[in-house]
Amino acid sequence: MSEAIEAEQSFVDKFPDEARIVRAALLSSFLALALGAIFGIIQTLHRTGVFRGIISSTDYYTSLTAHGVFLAISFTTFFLVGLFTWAVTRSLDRPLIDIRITWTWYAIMAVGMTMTGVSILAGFVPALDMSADVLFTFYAPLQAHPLFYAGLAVFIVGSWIAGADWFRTFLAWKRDHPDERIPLQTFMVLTTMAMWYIASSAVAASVLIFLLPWSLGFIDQVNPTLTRTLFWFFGHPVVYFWLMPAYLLWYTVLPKIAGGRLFSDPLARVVFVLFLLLSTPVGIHHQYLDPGIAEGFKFISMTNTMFLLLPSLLTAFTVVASVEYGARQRGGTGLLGWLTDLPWRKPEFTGMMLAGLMFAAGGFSGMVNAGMNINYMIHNTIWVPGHFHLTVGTAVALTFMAATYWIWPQISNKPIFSRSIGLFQVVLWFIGMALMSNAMHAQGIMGVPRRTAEPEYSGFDYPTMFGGFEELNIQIAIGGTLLFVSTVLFMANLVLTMGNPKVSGLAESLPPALSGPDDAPRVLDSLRLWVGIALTLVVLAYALPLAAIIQRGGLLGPGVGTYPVWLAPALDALAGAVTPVVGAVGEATASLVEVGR
Ligand code: HEM
Ligand SMILES: [Cu+2]
Repeated sequence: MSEAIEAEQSFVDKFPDEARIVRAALLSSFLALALGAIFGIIQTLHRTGVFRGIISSTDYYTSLTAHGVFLAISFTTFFLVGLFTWAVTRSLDRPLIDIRITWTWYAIMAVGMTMTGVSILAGFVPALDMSADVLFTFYAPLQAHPLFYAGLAVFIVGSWIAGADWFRTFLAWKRDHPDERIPLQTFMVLTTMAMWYIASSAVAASVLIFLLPWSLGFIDQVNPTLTRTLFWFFGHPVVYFWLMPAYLLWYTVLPKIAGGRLFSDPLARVVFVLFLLLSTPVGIHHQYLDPGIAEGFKFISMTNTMFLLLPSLLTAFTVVASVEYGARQRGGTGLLGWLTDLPWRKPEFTGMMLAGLMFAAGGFSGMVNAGMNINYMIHNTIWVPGHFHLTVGTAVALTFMAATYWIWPQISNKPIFSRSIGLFQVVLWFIGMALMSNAMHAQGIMGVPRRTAEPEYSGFDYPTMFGGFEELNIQIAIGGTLLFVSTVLFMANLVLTMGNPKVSGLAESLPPALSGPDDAPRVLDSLRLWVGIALTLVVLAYALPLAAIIQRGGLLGPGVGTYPVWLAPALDALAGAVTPVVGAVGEATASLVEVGR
């Protein structure tokens, strides 16, 4: 594709049908963001005791479920499908195979999320006798109305069809370009989706085989350890499902905004392959405190987790190097002097840079979560939300908002209403989150629990570590309020942008990397190989723990016959077959288990 053509035509000029679906997906995402932010401010003011007049403490879980599901599942995934549709179409420079299929998966996802959302919000209306106060982790023994699980299943199926849509479009491209390297953005989409298929299969199984039949009353109980393990099988890689679209933007769009080029295309590919390989076999690190899982398995999971540092550090290096290159192209000099030659007035640039900075901080607190022994200090305290508001709540959310200032004009031909408000908004998010998240970490070290409407437990004093409990509460409340205001400004700016008249000349092209794909070995593009290795690692990490959990606790909890009955011999056979296959690794694991005991 020639640069000249792209410079004239914006994305929406070239691909009007795809642009429409990208806009629909992003708007669904921002609707979820707005709803989530409303519950965010409600629960912030509630749990800090600043204002408890909006909901009663008994409704706290309804609010928290709405906040978690709308933000961590709906906002992130809808943005992802919009961004990936843009990225695949743009980087392959061809329309999707059949736009009716594209609208179909979008509609399926929207219907699924509406079902889930209605079941959660119904919890506020006592007359409806419907509730889904199970939090975004939705594991037993908390039980939701069947509509909640059914909606989630429908939503996930929609995302699978979306992935298939992009894979088919890629295969069609491949037939026309048999010898070309996969364009980088498409490579990123495909590896992310391969990981998503592996990860989401476990949660789909958990919902369809256990949780939905249980909430419908077909079965009396489930094995809570099993459903928790299946959730976290999905629950760790899902954080990469949130992060990889942000990475796509940092690698392919941020260098361009900084006035430079991506430093290394091969390194970016290596990072995405590493995420595909390493993000699933680590989920047990969320279960360090679960009884019923041997310590040895937890130790293996911790070790695998530490390997995940590698792609994160590679990313930090590559992105900073690309931005520095951009600054030097703009005349920047000196060891750090180049930092002043960056386009800090652009909301898309400053937003993404601040998001990356917060991600580094989140990485440090994540190391504490990941260490088996220090995890005991902060497990289930407000430290944990403090951590993930830096990662998904800022590295991802702020990158998405910042990227919108860059991408929206190209998918609509409408200039942003006010770029100054945009700049103010992203900086406000950063300040708000710095306050809220830092105070959450500090309270967590004092032992203040998460997921608690009134954590002050009247009559109980938290030992003072840094600031007092009340002082930290004020910081959380101020930070949360700034975040809410920032979200309102973002939404208002976007709505006003949509009212702007259409103009031309908003097209942006993406320059090629300094070190291009041809510098990378071809094997990097061999998706089959990487998926094969990823699946093997998953089996190695999970076969034995799952077999042990089922053996000890039963498929449906202790004392209950396996259901359906015909599954029992099959499972026994499976457990029998799996053990020899894992062979040597099994031996090693077993000895670790012994050590753990
Ligand atoms: C408007 C800005 C936001 C505010 C004021 C806010 C506030 C909060 C607070 C105070 C909690 C802890 C409640 C508790 O444990 O008792 C929380 C939990 C949570 N937040 Fe946010 N948040 C915001 C934005 C976000 C964003 C952008 C995301 C993700 C994209 C997010 C995802 C979550 C999740 C997943 C939980 C955990 C829910 C649970 O424990 O089940 N939040 N939020
Ligand atoms: Cu994790």
